[in-house]
Amino acid sequence: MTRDVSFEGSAGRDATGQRFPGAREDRGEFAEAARFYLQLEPRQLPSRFLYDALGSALFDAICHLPWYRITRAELALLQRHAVAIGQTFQDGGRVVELGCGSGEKLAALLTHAEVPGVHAHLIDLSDAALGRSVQALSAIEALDLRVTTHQATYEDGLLALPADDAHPTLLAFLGSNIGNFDPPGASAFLDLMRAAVRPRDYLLLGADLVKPERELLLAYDDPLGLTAAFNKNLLLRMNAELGADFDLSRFTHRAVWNPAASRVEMHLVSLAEQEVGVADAEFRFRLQDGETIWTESSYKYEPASIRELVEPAGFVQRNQWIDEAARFALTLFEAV
Ligand code: AVI
Repeated sequence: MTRDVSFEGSAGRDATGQRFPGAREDRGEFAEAARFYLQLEPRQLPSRFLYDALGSALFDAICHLPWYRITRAELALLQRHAVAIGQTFQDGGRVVELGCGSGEKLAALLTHAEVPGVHAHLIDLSDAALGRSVQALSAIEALDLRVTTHQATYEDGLLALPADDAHPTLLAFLGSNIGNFDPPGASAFLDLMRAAVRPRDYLLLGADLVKPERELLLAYDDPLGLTAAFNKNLLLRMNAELGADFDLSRFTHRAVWNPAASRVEMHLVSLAEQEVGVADAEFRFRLQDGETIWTESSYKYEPASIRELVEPAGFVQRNQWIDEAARFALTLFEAV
């Protein structure tokens, strides 16, 4: 295995990869996002700020919970259908994964597809995630794999992908990360992905499906309290990084299924009327008792609605594999 490392910038985008008004970089960017989004009605924070080191560790733990089935269902589908998926990057093709996490899924796909000479491009904001993914992929020695990492937002990573006219490309966007975009954001992001590939390249999309409300709420408000910790860590992070003075004992986690919008929402609910300051963002605000800060949306789909969402961007659906028990879909599209 060979490894190339390239770094690209990451400034000024929210959870959906979009710029927010007045974005700057790093901590300044977080402060400006906090100031902008916490003053919207309803108050909110972009979900991408959930993923500092502790938030990422909590999310990894969530993926092991019996009630959160996305990760295991997707891994099983990737293993089961790896040979069919592998047809798309045969002949020394490349696989581009957006948001590689631990690299476990790509490693499973490549191991079971058994396609030699693949060039894997990993795009992730987290250097730790890139490092773990490289390690996971280095275990596959037989396949003469080449790995290039791009520490970047999805958008910057896609824009920086070198053109490759000679080899087929499979773009993998897994884990139902698409579900953290609102519908216009998802469409805009699909346009961006389509612009990064050529006709006859492929997109592999993992997306969680609508299921009974009880199951959805257990997945996003688990009895062990990991998702609550994952959500409340955002307040801890603002205290540590932005000089905020959130009293964590005066907030609780709430997950809500919004059937009209087909999304699970995560909120932080204020347990009292209180005033909070965010020093580095130079503002204070009052929360009413029961008022919420909306921290994440996780859209859920029907098998047909995935096709309806993706095809207008310039793809046609070629295959769809569904785990009926977990209600999760892996859908393969060809760029046209
Ligand atoms: C990363 N993303 C797809 C997860 C989801 O299901 O929306 C994040 C998550 N939020 C709460 N639990 C997991």
